Amino acid sequence: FLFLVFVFFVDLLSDKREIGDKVVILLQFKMDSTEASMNEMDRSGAKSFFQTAPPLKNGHLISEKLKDFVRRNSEGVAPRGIVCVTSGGTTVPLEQRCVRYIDNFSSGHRGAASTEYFVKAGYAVIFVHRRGSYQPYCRYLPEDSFLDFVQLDEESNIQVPDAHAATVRKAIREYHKAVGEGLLLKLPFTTIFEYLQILQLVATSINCFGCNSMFYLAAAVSDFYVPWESMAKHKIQSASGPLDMRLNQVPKTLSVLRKEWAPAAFCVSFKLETDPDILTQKADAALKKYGMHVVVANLLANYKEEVVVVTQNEKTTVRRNSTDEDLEKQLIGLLTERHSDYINQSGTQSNCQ
Ligand code: 9Z3
Repeated sequence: FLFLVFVFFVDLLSDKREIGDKVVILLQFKMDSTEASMNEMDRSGAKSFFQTAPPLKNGHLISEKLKDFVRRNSEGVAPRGIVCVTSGGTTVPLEQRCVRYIDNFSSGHRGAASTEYFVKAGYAVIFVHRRGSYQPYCRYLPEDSFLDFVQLDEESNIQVPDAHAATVRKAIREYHKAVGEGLLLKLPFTTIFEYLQILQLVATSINCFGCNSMFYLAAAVSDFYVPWESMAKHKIQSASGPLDMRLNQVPKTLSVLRKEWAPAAFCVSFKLETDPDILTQKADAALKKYGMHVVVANLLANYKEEVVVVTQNEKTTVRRNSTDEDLEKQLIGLLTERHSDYINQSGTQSNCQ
């Protein structure tokens, strides 16, 4: 009925209108309503996910830390840009007292490296990371034991061998500078339940920065999960034979983030694929579907060497110059430029108390 009223109204406005115009208008109208109902589905899916998720154990402490961080970075005449970097893979527990879980591919190296370049560019960074994944300023630590970097002298004083001294000195200096200037807040997660609740807390806490805030969503987030109430309480027993398990779809919180949690923020998400033939097409779809400002598309086979930065108007390939250089150096350079353009175009101001 609404369709007919709409077409009739358009007809009244212009009697010269061709049949093609009508079809375009109808299609547009249908697309808008499909998008609206999809957003509604995302919103209600997210609502029931949060209602049934086990509450964060330290939610109150995280909120306090975020409050302090926001206050510290919004003082002064010109508040700095603030970015939430997500990093590492989320797990999906199969049992409430978890012995087994499904994991997502991500070492956290991209997020850790990117955090360093964002801090260098003057951003305050909230680093939401998987426990045990790579950390900014000590990206070499998880693989090479910390003990390889230190030795004892004759008086049992701890020393760093000459071969590593310069690297360790630089890491200590830069890390303490970032923390000392209040530019780095680290928040760990393990499960998909923790990740999405922390992301919501961060988003609503930095919403007051308006267009000066950015989300850089490099974490590998589970697409499927077992809802808490239907999850086995105790360890699943193998004596009962093969395991049949139904996984629910994780709600698409990207559109909720864009529309509700932090509507003025500049949002960058990542698209990881293994098939090169569908990569940019999937990135384009994510850009439209979730209203992202940028989608960084990468292939599992060469994600350390090359990414494609996809926006509404451009597709820019970023390659690392040499094996000694991080690809993230160029990537963050490009993204901070796009963020500045966005700030200049958008009129919203920071409004943190
Ligand atoms: C990425 O694509 C990251 O670039 C990597 C980084 C996970 C490949 P590492 O941490 O790797 O340096 O080892 N992140 C997003 C992955 C993802 O799950 N994206 C979802 C998708 O592609 C959207 S949220 O559908």
